[in-house]
Amino acid sequence: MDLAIFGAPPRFAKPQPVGFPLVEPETVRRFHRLVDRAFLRNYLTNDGPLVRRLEEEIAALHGSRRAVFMANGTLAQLMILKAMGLESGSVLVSANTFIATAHACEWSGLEPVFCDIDAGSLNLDPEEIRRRHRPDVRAVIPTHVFGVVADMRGIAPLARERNIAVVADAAHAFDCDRNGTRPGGFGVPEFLSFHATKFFSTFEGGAVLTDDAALDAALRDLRNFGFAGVDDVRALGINAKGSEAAAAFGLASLPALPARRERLRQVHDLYARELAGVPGLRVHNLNQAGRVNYRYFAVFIEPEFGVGRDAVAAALWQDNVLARKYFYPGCHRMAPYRGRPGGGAELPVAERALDSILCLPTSFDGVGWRDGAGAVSGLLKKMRDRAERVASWHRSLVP
Ligand code: T4K
Repeated sequence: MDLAIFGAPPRFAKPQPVGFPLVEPETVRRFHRLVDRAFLRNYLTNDGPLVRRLEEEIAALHGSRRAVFMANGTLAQLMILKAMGLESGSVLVSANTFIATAHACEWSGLEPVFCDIDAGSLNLDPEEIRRRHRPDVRAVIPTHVFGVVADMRGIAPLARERNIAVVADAAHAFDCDRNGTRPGGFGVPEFLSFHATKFFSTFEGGAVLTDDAALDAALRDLRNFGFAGVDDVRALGINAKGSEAAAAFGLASLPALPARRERLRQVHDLYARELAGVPGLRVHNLNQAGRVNYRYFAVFIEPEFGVGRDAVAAALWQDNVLARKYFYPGCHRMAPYRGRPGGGAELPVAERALDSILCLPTSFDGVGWRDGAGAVSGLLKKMRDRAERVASWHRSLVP
């Protein structure tokens, strides 16, 4: 079958998003049972028993002393910054992260200073801490992009020497590690995201992992309007609580995680096998420093492919493959940061990656994973074979 852009019917009948939620039938059954019991208790939110149980499970899974469940990862980050008193000055953040990482800093009154990345891991380059440091820098927030845990042991001494805090964005890194150390195990607070598209989800949700009892207590107050007792408000808190229904979905998902990870690993390996040797198409290596959950599969479309990344993405969409360019164009090229001093030209490695990366679906709607990943690989190979025609189709779209 030809490509949809040349008149063939779309390769997939239904759209295949990169983030099609991972939900097994048994997970749904367990979820219903847990929610039924929550209704019987008639206790639906505000630090309920399911939230408490989920927190214990998540902490244990990551080898962290404590986990604090939050309404989403963005609020988890905001609450850490608030609890640590990081509310003025600037913060070193990777240019290659989801915009939420930068936005949470800006909301907190911290100006993000965007850092370049390491070309292999796609994570914040620790050397940037030396290069970008200025007197008002209060913290550095590396992101574990696509689950590859950042070089926390390289970052820590550089931050310590400069007396700046480290907080890590572990939104992608549920159940991942770096040489055996998981998020939460590096002695700094880290936050997870449990958004519907993630490896582990609570519809919306997130958590802070920390070993610090004082930080844990402060976060619990902050997520509940600052209440420390029934009539006792001690801080400028907010509503960042997660509900019992969200926690129920998390608890229901936990038993499915080993098989889920194994299936995603197989998807990864199938893609890697199928796409190996396609000229101009480079698979992002996830197996570099430790365990990953394989939720994201990324490739780089390089000049030798013969068609630009944007054309490849646009053509895939016509075949109902909703590939995404995470995190194009990069935080520094998006509002409200675009045009601020210290943008574009100084982030060459990040920009090269952002301009060539493409994430492919790792879960499929109505199609088995073997057929799904095989078909997507087939489409990419066809594009490479018909590179000139695909490029000319894409040129014809531009007025
Ligand atoms: N730091 C990092 C590094 C992050 O990646 C994120 C979130 C955060 C911090 C913040 O954490 P949260 O506050 O979100 O907990 C999505 C997610 O909304 C976002 O959570 C995630 N990162 C980011 C990487 O991806 P979009 O705008 O790309 O999502 P969207 O709605 O386009 O969904 C992706 C695809 O999945 C779509 O084609 C539709 C499909 N989909 C989506 C949902 C929600 C489904 O099929 N079913 C669904 O239920 O941001």
